[in-house]
Amino acid sequence: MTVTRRLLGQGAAAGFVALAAAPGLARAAGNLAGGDPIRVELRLGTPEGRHVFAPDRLRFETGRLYRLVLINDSRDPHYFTSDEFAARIFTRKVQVMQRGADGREAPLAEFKGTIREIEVYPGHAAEWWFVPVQTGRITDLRCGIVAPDGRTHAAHGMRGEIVIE
Ligand SMILES: [Cu+2]
Repeated sequence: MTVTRRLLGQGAAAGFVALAAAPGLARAAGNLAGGDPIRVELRLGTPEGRHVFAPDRLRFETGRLYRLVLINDSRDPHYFTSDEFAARIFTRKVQVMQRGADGREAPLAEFKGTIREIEVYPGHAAEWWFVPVQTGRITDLRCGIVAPDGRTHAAHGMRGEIVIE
């Protein structure tokens, strides 16, 4: 992964270009355009009202397309915020999902471009489709919402670690 890191410039867009041009990483470049994503579920908060990410450790590999499903089954809004993570990925899109009367989820809207943080409201979900382009151990995943006691959800334990290999 040192090769990938050396090739990268500032920001995910530069990383995308470097990956696409790097010999031996052709498959990674192909995934940026299409292919089946690897689905990963992350729950923001719990129905019982605990402010946590579940799981609170995530692991991704560079060059693969991921579909990170952020599910909020709690009664509070929650943020997925990580500047370090945002700087190490290429975002393909973020989808807002809506559950229909038949119980099936369908996309309601798509957002493209650089995304830095996502807030998911109670009872809803959002999907972040991305390709990691730079390795690293990321420790700034947090939810900055302030609870009624004046402390942030992060201070209540809503923090997480992401490793990109
Ligand atoms: Cu929160």
